[in-house]
Amino acid sequence: MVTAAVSSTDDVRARAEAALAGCGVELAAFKGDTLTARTPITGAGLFGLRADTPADADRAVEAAHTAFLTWRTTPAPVRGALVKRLGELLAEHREQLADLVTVEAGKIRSEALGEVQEMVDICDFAVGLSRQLYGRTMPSERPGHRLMETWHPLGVVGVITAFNFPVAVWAWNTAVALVCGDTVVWKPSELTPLTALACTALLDRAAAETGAPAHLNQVLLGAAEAGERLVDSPRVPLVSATGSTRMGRTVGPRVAARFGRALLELGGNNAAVVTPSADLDLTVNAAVFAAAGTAGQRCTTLRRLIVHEDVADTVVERLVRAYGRLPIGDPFRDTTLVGPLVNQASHTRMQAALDRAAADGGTLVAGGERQLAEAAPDAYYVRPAIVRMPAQTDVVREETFAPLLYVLTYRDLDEAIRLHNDVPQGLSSGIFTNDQREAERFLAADGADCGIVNVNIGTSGAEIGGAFGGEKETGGGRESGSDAWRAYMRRATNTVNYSGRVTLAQGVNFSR
Ligand code: UN1
Repeated sequence: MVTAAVSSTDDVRARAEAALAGCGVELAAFKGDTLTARTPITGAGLFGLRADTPADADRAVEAAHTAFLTWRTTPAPVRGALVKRLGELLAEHREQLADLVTVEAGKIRSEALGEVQEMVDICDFAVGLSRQLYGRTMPSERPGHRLMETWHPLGVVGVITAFNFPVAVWAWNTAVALVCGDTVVWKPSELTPLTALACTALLDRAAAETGAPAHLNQVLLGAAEAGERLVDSPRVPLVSATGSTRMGRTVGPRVAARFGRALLELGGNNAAVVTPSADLDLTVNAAVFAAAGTAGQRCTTLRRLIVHEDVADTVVERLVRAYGRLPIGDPFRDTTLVGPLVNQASHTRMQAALDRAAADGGTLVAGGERQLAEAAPDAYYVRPAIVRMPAQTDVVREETFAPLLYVLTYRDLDEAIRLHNDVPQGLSSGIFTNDQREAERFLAADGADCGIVNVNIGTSGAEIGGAFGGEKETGGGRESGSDAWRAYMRRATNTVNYSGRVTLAQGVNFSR
């Protein structure tokens, strides 16, 4: 199913203009000719913008550092008041923000609204957190001594985000960083500058209304050069970067070389195991969203389905049927479920992966073809693909950021878990089963090796309350909920002596 036409570039531009104005962005101030804001809906350029230079990046870091010097001593619950206001403003402007997410990332309406909701949710979480930045107290081994730890603000946090979650990932980092007493310099993907301007305008407004210092959040538009200053600046103690493993390989060592901290959320190659006891209706429903939703462009997208051989044919047949009914097209249309790929390069990579999979003996059982090429020749709509693979070859072990699901079969659960873990990435995973022993085996220490391990749920669509991130080449970082906030603060261990005497630890005697 393909929805007939695609919005015109003029319509998309008009929607973007209205949304930006509604969020308080004065677009004229950002106009220029060194960066083009585009839309994957038609593939056309919308506005010429001015890219920030490395010198702009240095100025932004300095301004954010100056703001930090005031912000770090502002009481945390007062910092929470800023984030509370930000959450209100994001909720008030949810339609406009969702429009911008659809314009720039090509997300369907419901997912774009969901992404904005994710920002509102993390603001709520961070407001609560602003009264819960707990340190521990421990019993001291010395009489008349108190041992405790306190958490202090860290400094300027460099936030580097990807096109596919252009606002939620910024909010995970920024809402938490702000209540922790940090300030932020944000380098959004060069594919999504408009959403970044809208979020920044709303945060600036929240800061002005709540009396927070100016320049708490700075945004750097453009290509990698400006972002690289964040990676190298000693004024930026934490760099939180979301993107490809290739990007992480550069950022991680460079930040480490200056003893900074890097919080990395890189590639995933997420798999789900389907056992013979699985509820197949539930499995197919969940797998279709996880694999084809967001046109396969989530870090958490389901890329491998490892199905028991007894149910493999049935599962594949049902998936193929469900894929055949997926409406593909303009993400602004209410009925569309699969929007465009972000750009031509993404389409080229998907086609190359399909070719390699075929050369490895894979059988394409659904999709793969380009759609709507006549209505939108510069846009890249594709039918989500399913390929049955005889083995987990190199192409399957790589992340292809597109709607391409590989199906592998297994005989016993140990083999399934081996296949599951035999990839370099370790973000998200799931098992579909009604057998508690199988579920527990998957969740156990020698089960799935990912940062996110689900039962009877697809790999994508995590809630903000948990810590988000993964192992191995995914980078090891954790963002969002639970105790991820600790990465945004520095810990001090304090020992206080109220005894009036010197007593040395470990029983050391140094008396003269
Ligand atoms: C990402 O793709 O970078 O779990 C983030 C999910 C979303 C976040 C994805 N809540 O799919």
